[in-house]
Amino acid sequence: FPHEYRYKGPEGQIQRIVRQEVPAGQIAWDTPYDVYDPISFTAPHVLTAPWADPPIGQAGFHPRWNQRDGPVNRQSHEGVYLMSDQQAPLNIRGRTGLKGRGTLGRWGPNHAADPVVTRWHRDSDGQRRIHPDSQKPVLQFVAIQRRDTGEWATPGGMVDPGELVSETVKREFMEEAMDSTQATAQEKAANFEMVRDFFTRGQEIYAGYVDDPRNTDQAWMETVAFLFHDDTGSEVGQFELKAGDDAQALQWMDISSDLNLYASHINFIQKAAELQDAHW
Ligand code: RP5
Ligand code: MG
Ligand code: MG
Repeated sequence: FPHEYRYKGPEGQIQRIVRQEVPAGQIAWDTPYDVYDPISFTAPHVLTAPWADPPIGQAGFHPRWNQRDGPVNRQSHEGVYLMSDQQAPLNIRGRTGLKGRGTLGRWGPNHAADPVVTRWHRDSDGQRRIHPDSQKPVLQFVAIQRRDTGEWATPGGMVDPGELVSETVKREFMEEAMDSTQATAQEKAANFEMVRDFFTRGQEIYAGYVDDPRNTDQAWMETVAFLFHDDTGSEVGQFELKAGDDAQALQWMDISSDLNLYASHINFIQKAAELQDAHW
């Protein structure tokens, strides 16, 4: 984890949140770490947000941990998570150096979905570009630049209550890579037709924890990543891709092991390259 992260509040105020350092051997909860006493931080806007959980112990809040809780999935892809003495979920991967929820809304797993949309890098003659080192074709994926950290990432987003992840992945792609939030109802309908067919041919390539900088001891990101490949370059190639919502820029990015991406997104990209025997 980055030792500290800058939290930018709704009024633009900057707060520096400092994590306690956790030595590699002391991450697991069942390894004693006597000096472990991290600060607790939950962003003020999370405490009042309608999309967020209430504080633990608030009257009427009876979450069903490790289960599907009505429209909210409180199950981890990674197994059963433990509870702290304060009856809050404990990060399924161990200590993060920070208590509270930070900027995340849910106690425990915060579920997202990530579309990995790929095509072959083609030169002007239409031929696939072959990388001189590996002699393998170069794959590209739709990368967006996140507004929050400025890093390049897959255009993923949070699963809404009651939403199927297969819907989330399509909706987020349309919001972040096709700027559907700015589109007219008519444009949306036309795009939706195009995208609907393409997005029925997804392959699940990852389901689990994301090493996201927002993770805390009580709240963490998990995702399901799906690969959508346009082999001929005639499907997504037709789309007018445009960064939108929490994406500030977009590009078809050449895939290789040199890439530096947000959180653990490089793992999805590597999987996509391997599955298609592309350059890495
Ligand atoms: C990552 O955060 C996930 O892999 C997904 O890409 C993203 C979801 O959060 P937002 O983009 O909605 O902030 O952990
Ligand atoms: Mg989004
Ligand atoms: Mg997003």
